[in-house]
Amino acid sequence: MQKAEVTSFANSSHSSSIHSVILGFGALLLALFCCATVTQADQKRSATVTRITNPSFTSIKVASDGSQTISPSIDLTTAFQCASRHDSGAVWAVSNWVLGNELYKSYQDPIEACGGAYPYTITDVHFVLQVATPATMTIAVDIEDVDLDFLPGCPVPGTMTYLGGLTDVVFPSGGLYDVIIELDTPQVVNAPFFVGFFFASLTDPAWNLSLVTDSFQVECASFNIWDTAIGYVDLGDNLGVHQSIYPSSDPCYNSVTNSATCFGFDGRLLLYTSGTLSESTGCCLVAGDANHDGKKNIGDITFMIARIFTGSSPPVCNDEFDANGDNSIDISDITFMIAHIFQGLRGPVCGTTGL
Ligand SMILES: [Ca+2]
Ligand SMILES: [Ca+2]
Repeated sequence: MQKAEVTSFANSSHSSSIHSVILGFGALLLALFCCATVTQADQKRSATVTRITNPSFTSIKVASDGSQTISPSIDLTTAFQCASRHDSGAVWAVSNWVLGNELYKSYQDPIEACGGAYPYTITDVHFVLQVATPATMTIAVDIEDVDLDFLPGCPVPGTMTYLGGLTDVVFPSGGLYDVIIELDTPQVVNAPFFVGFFFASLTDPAWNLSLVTDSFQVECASFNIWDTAIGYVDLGDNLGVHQSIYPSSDPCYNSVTNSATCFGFDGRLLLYTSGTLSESTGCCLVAGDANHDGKKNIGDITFMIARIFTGSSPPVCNDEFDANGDNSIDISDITFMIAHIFQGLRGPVCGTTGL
């Protein structure tokens, strides 16, 4: 990928790599990939990344009956009980990457994102996209369970549990859009899952349809598949950690790292779900909210440090302080919150002692 603009938010010196995961998936989905060729991989190498300054969103909501509503950005905190997003906002636009006839996946853990308790009822899928001109894409959304066995420690998409019907998304003009697709039937889950977004048609280069990411490279969070022979590409794997099965004949193949080096993204896709969680149990309303002010931020880290190291006042709710959810309050909760707040790693969960 080529950078059109690099700021301090991006680590431009990292070595990009991918890991690819061949996974079994339904014949139905397989049939949708009519035209995937290695040519797409060649084209994706010319993708460019540009900084999004002052992002301003318009929402496109496509209801289950196919009707479409355009509105100024929806306040997700009131429109949906849980917007299960793990990203930290729109930072980069990745252009010339989306070609069509391809699928994107994002790991979802609504308990981490929102607190509360299962079951989680998924009502909508969100994908933040940018276009330069009016555009129309035919898409479908899907839900998979999580395969934790293929790569230990790295959740990857598993068995498909829901595939919505094809629908059109009409972008009325150039801009940054929060595309919201209502599921045909709300889906109830009791564990983390993957949400998928399938571009069933081809893009027109004139649209400059761009993906949008934040600036935190997190592995095993965002995947793309455009070629069933390559399998899923981890868009956040810039570290060469995982062995790649990308063909050694490919120009992207790196024989030193045994991985491919052309496809690393600077952050996570803004692809997520919204829906409703069961009400929280016990006192924990906001996981990680150690000082119980209703917000999850650096103030909670300050509170935790004061409590652990100086014996200052105890938390109102132990289960909010217990950010890593292991039912004890100790320094590991501070470490967990620092990783979350400053590095964008996984969000806190509510402890389950009910105290
Ligand atoms: Ca707080
Ligand atoms: Ca803990």
